[in-house]
Amino acid sequence: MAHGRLVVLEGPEGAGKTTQLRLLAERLSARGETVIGVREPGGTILGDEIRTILLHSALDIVPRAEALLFMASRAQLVEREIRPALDAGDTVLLDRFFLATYAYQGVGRGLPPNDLRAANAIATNGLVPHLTILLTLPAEVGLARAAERGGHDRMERAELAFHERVARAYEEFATPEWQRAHPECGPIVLVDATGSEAAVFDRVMAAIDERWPASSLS
Ligand code: Z5A
Repeated sequence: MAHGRLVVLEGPEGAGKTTQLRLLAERLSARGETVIGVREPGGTILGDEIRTILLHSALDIVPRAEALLFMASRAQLVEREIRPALDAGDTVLLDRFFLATYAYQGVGRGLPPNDLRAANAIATNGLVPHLTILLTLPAEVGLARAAERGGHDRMERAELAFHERVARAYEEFATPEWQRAHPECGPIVLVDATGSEAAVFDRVMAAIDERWPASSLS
């Protein structure tokens, strides 16, 4: 059976994950790859329903329920979309995965990381990304970009201190010590997300081509 690649785009709010995912999908498709792009939460009918509850409802959702809802969306996405695509040899580009849970529900909401790790293992059934591109930029730059884009969902409406904890968490995830302690996340490469979209994309492609020399992708 053929095996595709799972590439995750991660980073704090406004880092440009969605923008870079779109550019990457276009470039890899132009190289002849079959590419699917999905996001968390979402990517399936069930996941989209969960996304509406998590981001666009006014429901009272306690942190443990929030974490498990993200996990339910992840389990459905992995089994129904990601695994089949990888088995077919496709490239899957995923907007957020493990790191978001560790940042938002772990550091942000204060849930124990080992509980999240165990829940993640159930949700992913052991799937490890082939590469995570962690977009890094100063928190204020990301928040300014997100503010300019407008719209405030349930997560974005959380208090400033929550977002500051999340931003610091992503800084910690960038360290080799954290990455060594979290092998379930797979290899993580840092990409500077400051500058124009085109400049960031050049860095993203450089990271992809370093991990998979261009000849093996085309
Ligand atoms: N969440 C969680 O809590 N736990 C989990 O396990 C998971 C997720 C998986 C999903 O929100 C929320 O769920 C998220 C984490 C939480 N909550 N928060 N807060 P989402 O899917 O709606 O969006 P997001 O993941 O938070 O992404 P984002 O903040 O919307 O931004 P982004 O995807 O990184 O950036 P973008 O959309 O590509 O760009 C943002 C704006 O900046 C836009 O106007 C762009 O045109 C602009 N942009 C992009 N790149 C540049 C550059 N280079 N220069 C200038 N401007 C730029």
